[in-house]
Amino acid sequence: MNTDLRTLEAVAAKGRLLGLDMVYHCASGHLGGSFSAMDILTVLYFDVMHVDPNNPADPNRDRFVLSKGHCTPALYPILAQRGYFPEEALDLFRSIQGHLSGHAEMQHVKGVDMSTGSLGQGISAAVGMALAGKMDQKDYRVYAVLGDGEVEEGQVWEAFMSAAKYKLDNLCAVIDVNGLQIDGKTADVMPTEPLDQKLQAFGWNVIPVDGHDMEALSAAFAQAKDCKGVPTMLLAKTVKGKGVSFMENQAGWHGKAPNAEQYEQARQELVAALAEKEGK
Ligand SMILES: Cc1ncc(C[n+]2csc(CCOP(=O)(O)OP(=O)(O)O)c2C)c(N)n1
Ligand SMILES: [Mg+2]
Repeated sequence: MNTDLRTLEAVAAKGRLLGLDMVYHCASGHLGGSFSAMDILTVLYFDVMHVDPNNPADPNRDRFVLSKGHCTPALYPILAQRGYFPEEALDLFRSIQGHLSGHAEMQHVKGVDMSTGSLGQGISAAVGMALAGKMDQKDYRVYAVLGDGEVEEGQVWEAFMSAAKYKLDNLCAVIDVNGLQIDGKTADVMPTEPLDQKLQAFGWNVIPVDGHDMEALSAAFAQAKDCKGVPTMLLAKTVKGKGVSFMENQAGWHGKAPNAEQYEQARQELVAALAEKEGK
């Protein structure tokens, strides 16, 4: 691990608080999947990826694609904390006055490598970036985060096949396995398991990991980097809505803004978590 665990935990805790404020203030957005992915994005941006916020278009940078593009209340707070833009910009999330649209957008937001939101397309773009890296003989790595509901979309399996065919060992994807999608359990809407066996059959190196254990995530990303000749998939077991008691494991919190009372309760819980991580 390059960054100490406490620092990472504080970044993720603050990320959840910033995400909550963003969604509450514009009364719209996706907290459930953002909170399940917050620890994964924290480890990527603060421990794993070689990126420079002062040179966001560096051709040699590692790339990141948020294939589950609705989870900007995770991505934008992480980009802001990493230094791509000021935290105050988050106040204009989903506002016509600002640039931070509800789904990830690469034209105006520094640090976003691909516009996403239409599920299934992000991983395909990530495969293209990794293939381009191979063709250009570049050393950069490409990371992508998908949802477990997203993998119900057929296009992702075409992307998975292509990644194996082209031996894209510079690609490491993560499926945020929170068990829920927009309106229920993935197991009920369209069962996807066993994901490990399916991905292995598609030619991928598969690493199961606890998506909230940042040391384990860091080790899994390092293992992925060492794996040659095939792409790697982290199957990250997570809790949708992680960090807010009444949002955890509730499909109803997929894409709903809290009311004033719910906001206060969520805020109290997240402020307490942040204070604990910051040692206050
Ligand atoms: C192609 C496409 N179909 C449908 C949607 C609507 N949609 C947005 S989020 C979502 C559920 C995604 O579930 P999952 O990938 O598990 O995300 P998470 O649980 O991490 O929020 C759906 C169906 C979409 N954005 N794109
Ligand atoms: Mg899900």
